[in-house]
Amino acid sequence: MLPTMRLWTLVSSVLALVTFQAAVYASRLSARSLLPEQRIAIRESLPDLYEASVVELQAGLQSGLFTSVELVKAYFARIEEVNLQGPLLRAVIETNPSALTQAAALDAERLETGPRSLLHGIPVLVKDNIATIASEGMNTTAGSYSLLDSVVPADAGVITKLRAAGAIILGKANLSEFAHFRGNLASGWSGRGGQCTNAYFPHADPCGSSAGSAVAASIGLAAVTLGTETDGSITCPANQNNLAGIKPTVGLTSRAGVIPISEHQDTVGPLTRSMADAAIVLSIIAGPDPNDNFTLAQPTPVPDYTLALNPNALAGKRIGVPRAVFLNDSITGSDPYVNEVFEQALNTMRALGATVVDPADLPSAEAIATSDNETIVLDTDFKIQLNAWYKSLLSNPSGVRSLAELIAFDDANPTLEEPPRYTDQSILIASEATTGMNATYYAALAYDYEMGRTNGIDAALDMYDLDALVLPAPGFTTVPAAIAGYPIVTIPMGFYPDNVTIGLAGPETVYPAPGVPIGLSFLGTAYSEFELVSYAFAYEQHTHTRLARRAYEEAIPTTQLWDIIYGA
Ligand SMILES: *[C@@H]1O[C@H](CO)[C@@H](O)[C@H](O)[C@H]1NC(C)=O
Ligand SMILES: *[C@@H]1O[C@H](CO)[C@@H](O)[C@H](O)[C@H]1NC(C)=O
Ligand SMILES: *[C@@H]1O[C@H](CO)[C@@H](O)[C@H](O)[C@H]1NC(C)=O
Ligand SMILES: *[C@@H]1O[C@H](CO)[C@@H](O)[C@H](O)[C@H]1NC(C)=O
Ligand SMILES: *[C@@H]1O[C@H](CO)[C@@H](O)[C@H](O)[C@H]1NC(C)=O
Ligand SMILES: *[C@@H]1O[C@H](CO)[C@@H](O)[C@H](O)[C@H]1NC(C)=O
Ligand SMILES: CC(=O)N[C@H]1CO[C@H](CO)[C@@H](O)[C@@H]1O
Repeated sequence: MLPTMRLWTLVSSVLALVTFQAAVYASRLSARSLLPEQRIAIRESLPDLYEASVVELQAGLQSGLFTSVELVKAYFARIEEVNLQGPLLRAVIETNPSALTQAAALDAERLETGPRSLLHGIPVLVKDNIATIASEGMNTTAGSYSLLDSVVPADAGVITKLRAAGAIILGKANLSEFAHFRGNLASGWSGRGGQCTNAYFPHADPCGSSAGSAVAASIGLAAVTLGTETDGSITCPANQNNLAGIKPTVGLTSRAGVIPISEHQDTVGPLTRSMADAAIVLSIIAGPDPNDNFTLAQPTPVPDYTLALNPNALAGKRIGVPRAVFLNDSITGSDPYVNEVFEQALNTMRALGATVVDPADLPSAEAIATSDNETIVLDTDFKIQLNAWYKSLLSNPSGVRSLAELIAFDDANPTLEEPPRYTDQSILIASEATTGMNATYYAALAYDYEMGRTNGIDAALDMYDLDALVLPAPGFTTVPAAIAGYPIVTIPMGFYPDNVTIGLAGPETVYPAPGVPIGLSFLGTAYSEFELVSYAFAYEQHTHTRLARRAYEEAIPTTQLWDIIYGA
């Protein structure tokens, strides 16, 4: 039994509100035979999929107001509307041809034996570097044609946990190819998926590498989504797409079956419209997995992160601001507006009873800004682990069996993998040039742990007696946590103003741009997700920043459950 009793109570309270409509629905009247007031009542009781929470969706499913089959159909229609037509968001690479069958089985099971968890029958979209068994009908490619039609040995560890909880894998999300480890390419671009763009301004940069997961979550193309982060790949897209994002401690969520960059930094986490949804998803995907030995070191049992959803959590807490380097525009390159909204966020936290300790600098701040040891570790790990990935495949029609062959494949297939302006593969080449774990590598890894942990995040927490650190999500914020393997929790903080100077981000993308969101990140020590979630939730509940601005009109899909249930 999954430990989510408190939210089930919430589901029940939502349920009470919809009992009347459920009774109407249960009789399966056609829209024509409904009285006008019944039509209105039903329409209004159906959650708006742009914003719908897991609790609302679960209540609707439990009451029989709609089914998982209808929910999957609605999300498919929404994807269809905006992915390759209209605003051309290119957030989704593939949808799951088995999703409707799975949804029907989960609907039947719900009637028979009840829901398995809060995610029972809930459609989840996952980044395309997270493996799903090929027999289900979807590829696992990290956006690369070198992996098209490859057959993975098994579902990823997090997928196994999602399926056990009754979740439906709705599809695979576009991403920066190989989680931004191919070369100097625009965020959100992959050979297979093309250029994903932000839903808050036409052609805006979605950030990456979990770009498609974030864009999809931001406008309700799925209930919740998963991304992965090695350095910034969950928290940056969360920040830029008006979302809650959790980058868990390395070792909290399994990386088994995730196309790797580095076992020392990779981690899987949720991208959702609310902190409550993120807490629900993390409670389900966290936990030990024998196929990823890093997860065996985590504290047990896995906390019920929904118990962290306390709106007063910031009261009496000491929150530090590591100002040196991380808030210096001339080093981070951030637009000055980012620091402006951050100062307002600090005031909000003070108003919520937190003691803001400012500055609370990381002793390693300067070293982190100038060090290149992270590159040594990642380049070395990637070659070893990507080679192992190719070798683990049961088959791979492209014939690629190693990083060296991947580089050759890209060069040999320029229309697929090196279209004009997307030709670079300098990171692959640098990684291929490494020669394995030697003394330089081990020194770099030790240096990173020291700069990130003992002389970095932990040092600041100890020196200033802090509960957490806080920073704007853009800039260098992700680096100390990346090299430490420590968590970050990100929540919406603001939006670029309409008069912001539009900059270029990639050949087809702009950043910053009017209305593009800006996030706030909480950082802490290893396995402090429970506390970080509570602070982010408190901030979210008192600001509701996400709701202050919507995506641009054309990027908002119009299909709702009503259209699916009564539209035909
Ligand atoms: C992978 O994608 C291709 C092209 O979209 C599709 O034909 C094929 O069925 C997919 N393969 C798997 C294993 O799902
Ligand atoms: C995981 O196992 C590998 C060898 O299989 C070993 O090198 C590594 O140190 C282990 N890591 C942890 C965190 O236990
Ligand atoms: C910001 O960084 C620049 C460049 O390194 C440095 O010259 C300046 O003194 C820093 N500003 C502050 C307030 O530390
Ligand atoms: C990498 O770490 C070493 C210590 O192992 C340190 O001396 C060196 O300055 C770091 N390299 C860079 C480029 O920062
Ligand atoms: C370790 O390997 C790297 C290339 O991967 C090389 O640049 C470095 O010099 C090597 N260090 C030692 C001590 O051999
Ligand atoms: C942009 O607009 C804001 C008000 O929304 C104003 O305070 C600010 O000065 C303007 N900035 C520029 C560069 O015009
Ligand atoms: C689900 C979906 O729309 N997938 C598309 C993603 O983008 C590629 C490239 O444009 C298309 O081939 C897929 O059909």
